[in-house]
Amino acid sequence: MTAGRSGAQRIGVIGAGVMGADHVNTLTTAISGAVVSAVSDVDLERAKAVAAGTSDAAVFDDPRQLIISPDVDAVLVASSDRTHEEFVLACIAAGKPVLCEKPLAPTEAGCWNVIDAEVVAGRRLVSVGFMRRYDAGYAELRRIVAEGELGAPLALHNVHRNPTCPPNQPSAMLVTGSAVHEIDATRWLIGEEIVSVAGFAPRRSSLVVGDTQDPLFLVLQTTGGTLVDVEIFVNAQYGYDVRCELVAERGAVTLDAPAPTVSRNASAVGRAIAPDWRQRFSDAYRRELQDWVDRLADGSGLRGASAWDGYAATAVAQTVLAALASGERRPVVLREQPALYRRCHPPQE
Ligand code: ISE
Repeated sequence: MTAGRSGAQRIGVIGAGVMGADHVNTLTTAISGAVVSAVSDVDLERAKAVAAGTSDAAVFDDPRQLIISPDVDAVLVASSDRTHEEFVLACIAAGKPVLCEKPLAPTEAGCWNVIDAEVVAGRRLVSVGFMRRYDAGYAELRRIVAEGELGAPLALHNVHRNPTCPPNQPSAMLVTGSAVHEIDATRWLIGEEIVSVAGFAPRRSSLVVGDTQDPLFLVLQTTGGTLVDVEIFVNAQYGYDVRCELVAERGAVTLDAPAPTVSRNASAVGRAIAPDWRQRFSDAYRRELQDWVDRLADGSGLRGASAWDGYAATAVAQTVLAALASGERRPVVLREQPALYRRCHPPQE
């Protein structure tokens, strides 16, 4: 892999919205061995504003020009979900590693196009931004499962709450944009594929602006029979709250939001709660980016979620939507895993 004269990986960032801007800031201030060399966005002024926070990033209005720029070694895609497939495919065609924010693509067919292209390229270029894999709490849960410390995993209870969502957000996005994290985390924590799903739409919160169905409940089952419930509630008002409890044969472990301080005041004990996912998972994002940059530099092979993981997560999410629409539990049918992924990164990697 080539790198700039300084030896740093030159990263081009596509998308200068909330997540793109956050990644540019993290790459610029907290990651060693990388510089942001280019930024693009549909809104050129927004791209310029974000690039202004870097040492000298070029601004592109056409992401395709950014991808083929000789000053870009690797690409981070943080544009809107429906554009991911196109830009990831262009990166593969240019032979450049790409870290794509989740979802890899909102449709199974879109994810499969990426897999096809990567298989033809014959090497792993694509990583998917399932950053919870880099969160210390999730990593500890995974270790406990993998080492069998508490026996077999029987159940996972998950809570995923955002304070608010945009007015009239499509209800499907609660699954494809939010629950997709629990879907990936389940596969990664338990080390098994999800084989069946069910979805439930309870009473809608009256505080939802528009017609989004919120909350939603999901039930997932893995090949070994672990049952996983997920509450997705994106208008919970009070903050960003992600929790997970593993129930195993000989004990249970709860993952809760880390808080540096506990306050005691007015006859109550309280911990601060993050306003959104950027604060809650800031360490995980930093570790994810540092690991990606380090592995680009030393050529030791990419870790983190692969295109196969991105495909599997979207396939499960789409089956959840079908289950919600039909009111029935549905089997998840995955295509056969290409040898590239069996060799390089099995599901639990
Ligand atoms: C948001 O788009 C994210 O990416 C967050 O990781 C997720 O937790 C949140 O629910 C989504 O709205």
